[in-house]
Formats: sequence, structure tokens, C-alpha cells
Amino acid sequence: MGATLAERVIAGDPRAIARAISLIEDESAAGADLVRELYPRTGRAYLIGVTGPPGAGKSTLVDRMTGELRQAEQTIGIVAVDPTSPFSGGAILGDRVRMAAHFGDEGVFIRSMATRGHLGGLARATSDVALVLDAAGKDVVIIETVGVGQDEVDIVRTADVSIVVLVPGTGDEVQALKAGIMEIADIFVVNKADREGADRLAQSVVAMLSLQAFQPDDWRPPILKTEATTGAGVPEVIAAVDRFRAHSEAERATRRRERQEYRLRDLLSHRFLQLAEHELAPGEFQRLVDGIAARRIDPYSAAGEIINRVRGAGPAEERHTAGGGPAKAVLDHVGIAVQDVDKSLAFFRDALGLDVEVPEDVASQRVRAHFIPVGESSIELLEATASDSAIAKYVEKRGPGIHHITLRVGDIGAVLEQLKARGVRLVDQEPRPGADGSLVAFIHPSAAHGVLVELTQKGS
Ligand SMILES: Nc1nc2c(ncn2[C@@H]2O[C@H](COP(=O)(O)OP(=O)(O)OP(=O)(O)O)[C@@H](O)[C@H]2O)c(=O)[nH]1
Ligand SMILES: [Mg+2]
Repeated sequence: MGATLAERVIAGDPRAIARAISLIEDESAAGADLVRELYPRTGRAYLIGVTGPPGAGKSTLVDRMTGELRQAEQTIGIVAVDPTSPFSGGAILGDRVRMAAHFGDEGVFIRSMATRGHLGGLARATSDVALVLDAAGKDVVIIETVGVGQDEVDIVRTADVSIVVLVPGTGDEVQALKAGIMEIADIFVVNKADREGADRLAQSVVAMLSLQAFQPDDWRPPILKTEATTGAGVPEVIAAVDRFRAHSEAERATRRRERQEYRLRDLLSHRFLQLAEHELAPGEFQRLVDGIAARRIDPYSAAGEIINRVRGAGPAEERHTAGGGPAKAVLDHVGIAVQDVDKSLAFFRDALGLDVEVPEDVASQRVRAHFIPVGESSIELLEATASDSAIAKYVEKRGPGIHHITLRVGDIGAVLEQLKARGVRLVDQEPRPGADGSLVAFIHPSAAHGVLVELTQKGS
């Protein structure tokens, strides 16, 4: 008694599995907690992805494959992603009927998932469901998706083996090629081989593959003909999966790592969006969208503004100047105009004991520059190499000394806008390209109490 949901899932209890999947589909916090608990118990199941055009016979094939695998005493979890499109509005019911053969078989767990309601998080929800089935001890997890959207294709692409199901005579061949699912196939299945055109379709796949250069050790995707309704050709599909599994043993870790990376990125973008929505005032996101529609702001600046807002709400030590204003800047460097870079380098090295690296001069705009790192910031020594350079004029007029300070900001465009709104006199009205992909702009010394202030935004 008193076993947790995770424990019951791990024990393979079908009702617990169903409950766990519902939690995940609801995108509830409980679902995330559950995945956290189950994750250490995953990684054992072999993940088979099956995709192809609507109505290609994927579910029928999966059903037949399940029958074969059950004979080999493998336990199976099936996730059928239903696009709820006009093509297959009845697919959930259809899947249930077709899968009825396995009804009551404890070794098979079948679940249909709707694409709708996941707000682009379909891949995430599907992988989490696959994790549940993996943790529940299923030997093989099969995911069926219709190969029409990027999400659906990605789900299958990152499986341990990807099966692309094609069907003759419907013009689907071309459609499938367009959907970009051809290049993800480890195994091609031409289903409905009883129909006319199956051989021609198989030939066109052969022709397509012959355009690719395969090394002798490379896996060359086989093209298998099946008649899923009768089961003809299905044992050959299972045999091909076995061969691929043996062949790709070494690469499987890489493939799985790719899958984890994809998941992490997907989760991160999802969570970042949530965070951004949380940081913005109600209706603000929509106002930004309105602004973009009305050409008041461009999408890049709008995104930049949102990112700044989220950054401003970051860890406490970064928060003291929340709001993304100019004060959020950090000191990048202090520029000192000198008569002779080498002599002043020697001073900073010998007298102050700073680590002066081998001088790596930046020669531009008629100056020689050398940076000395000091903690998070640095000192930039500037020597004029032409008598008409700004540095030469500065030294002539004022003697050597501090020439400018450079503040690093997150979004230089936004900072300039704020300064303009305050009527601050600027040397540069718009950011201009600096070194290493950075953007720079100067504030006029008359506005900054006699100091020439350079703003910079690091290149990404
Ligand atoms: N003639 C013939 N019909 C088949 C074959 N395989 C499947 N079908 C039929 O094709 C129809 C669609 O099969 P499904 O298995 O639902 O196809 P699906 O690809 O899962 O469909 P969606 O999930 O809706 O995209 C059904 O009526 C099947 O009976 C086959 O090999 N030959
Ligand atoms: Mg189906």
C-alpha cells in the first residue's frame, strides 16, 4: 500500500501508466515531477519511430509489428500521435479497433495522443510519454506520427530507428519528399503492396538513394514491401529493425544524445517563453505584436525588449538595476590615450604588476591599441599612428590621459532609444559595427560630464 505513482509506473501497472500519461498531457507540474522521478529508470527501451503520409497504413503496420514482437516475448508501448486533421478525424477510434487484437494483453500498452492542445509541445509531450513507457519496463516503444509537420518528423527522426511508410498511387510519394521525411528513414516500407504502383514507388526510392554516396560500412536504408492488412512482409520489417539495431549499436549513444539535446532545447525555449510571459505585464505581449503589425517596432527589437525584461528579472546580483536601462551596463574597459604604447605597457606590467600579454596590436582608425585585462574589465592603451587621428588631437590638446570609458550593455539599440527619449546628446544616433561583430555608439562628452562614453554590445 501507499506506493507512489512513479513506483506503480515502474512496476508496470497499466492504470498508473495511463494516469501518468494524462498528467504529462495536461502539462501539469505533477507531470514534470513524475518525469523527474522516472528519468533515472529510463534508457532501456528501444524506440521505434514510424511516420508517413496520412492513411498510409502506419497503424495497421504497427499493429502487425506488435504481433511479431509479442511472439518474440517483447513487451511493447505504443504512442500514436493523432493529428486530428480532416484526413484522419476518426483515427483514435480506428486505432482502438485495429489494436483490439492486443486488448487485454498486459504486455502491450497503447495510447493515442492528440496533436491539438500541445501548442507546439507535441514532441515534448510525446517524448515524455515514451519515457513513461520506458520506465514502465516496455522493451520496445513504438511512436507513430503522420509525417506532415516539423514536430512530427522530429519525433521520429530522433528515435533509435526511423521507419518511413510510403504508399503507392496517391501522389503521396511527392508529398512525402516535400515534407522532408525521406532523409530521416533508416528503413523504407512501401505498404499496400497489393496495390498498383508499389514496384514503381519502390524503384523511385531506389533511384533516390542511388544519388547518395554510401561508404561500404554505411547503413543503406532497405526498401521493404508490405501488405499490413494481411501481415505480408512484416517479419522482414522486424528483421530489418534487428539488423539496424545491431549495425547502429555504436552510433546509438550519439543518436540518443541528439535526442536529449533536442529535448533540452525544446524544453528551454518552452520555459523561456513561459518566463517571458510571466515577466511581461498583462496585455503587453499583445501590444508588442500590435506594434510590429503597425510597423512601430520591428520584431527583432520587440524580442530584444522581452529578453531584456527577463534578464532584468534574473539573479539578485543582476537585479539592482532592473528595467534594462543604461545603468544595467558593466564596465567593459577604460581607454587611455598614451604617447607610446610600449612604454606604458612596461609601466602597467612592472610598476603595477598586471599581466600584460604579448602585445597584440589592433591597428585601426590610425591608432595602435593594446588591451590589458583587469578582472572583468580591461585597460585599453591607445597610441596615435597618424597626426590627424582623434587620439593624436586629444593628446595634443589635453596631454595623455583617460580618453573614454566603455560600458557594455545588453541591447544597445534599446539603450540609445532611452537616451534619445531623455534628450541626451549622442555622437552616434544609431549603433554602428565595432570589432568582433560588436555594436558601438558614443555618447557626447558634453552630456556625460566631460567623459566620452562608449556603449558596446558584444557580438553573439
Ligand atoms: N489495401 C490495403 N489497405 C491497407 C493496407 N494497410 C492498411 N490498409 C488500409 O488503409 C487504411 C488506413 O490504415 P491505417 O493503418 O489507419 O493508416 P495510418 O497511416 O495509421 O493512418 P493515419 O494514422 O490516419 O494517418 C485502413 O483502411 C487500412 O485497412 C494494405 O497493405 N493494403
Ligand atoms: Mg494511424
